[in-house]
Amino acid sequence: MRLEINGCAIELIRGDITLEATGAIVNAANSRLAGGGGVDGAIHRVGGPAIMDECRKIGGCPTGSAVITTGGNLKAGYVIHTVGPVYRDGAHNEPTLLANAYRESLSLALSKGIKTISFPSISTGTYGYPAKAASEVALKTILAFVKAHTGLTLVRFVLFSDADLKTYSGTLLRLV
Ligand code: AR6
Repeated sequence: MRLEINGCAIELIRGDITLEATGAIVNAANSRLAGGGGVDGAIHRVGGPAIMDECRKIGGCPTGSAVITTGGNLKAGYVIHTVGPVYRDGAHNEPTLLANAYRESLSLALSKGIKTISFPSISTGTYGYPAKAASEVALKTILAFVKAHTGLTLVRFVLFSDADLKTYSGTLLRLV
């Protein structure tokens, strides 16, 4: 699915984010930037040790913030590491923290002159955020950001399963 808002394409695809050749890919990291499983593990595996070297120097990233490193051996130029919330029950500030993670990633990309960016579905794996609720926060935040800022030309979601692609597509259709 693809649509255009304020000169920026919003795309939803199924795939593996480590294969993306956008200016930056976003990593669903943890606050210690220590690496882990899921998309984080995959990005470090494919990108190689230069990414972890920079993560160690940066030292950490609070929930809802974002930091940037080299893309190492990835096709993407940079990795933006952001930290989504661990989902408890939805009443512990999770939507705000998840929105912050998307917004901070987009702001960091803009500040570095990056025009194209790929996101995974942050917090919906190990961190347990229900995909439908997360897709609403993610897409609302991204739509509001591209309406308010120029400079990005492509924001792509790379969803790892058909079910997630369906969930995000349904949400995007409802929001536009
Ligand atoms: N490409 C795109 N999406 C992927 C890929 C991939 N190669 N691999 C997994 N996903 P998760 P979180 C999807 O658990 O919930 C890590 O250990 C996956 O199917 O990666 O934010 C970190 O170190 C799911 O839909 O991230 C943290 O400790 C989505 O990516 C913690 O997990 C996010 O799942 C972060 O948990």
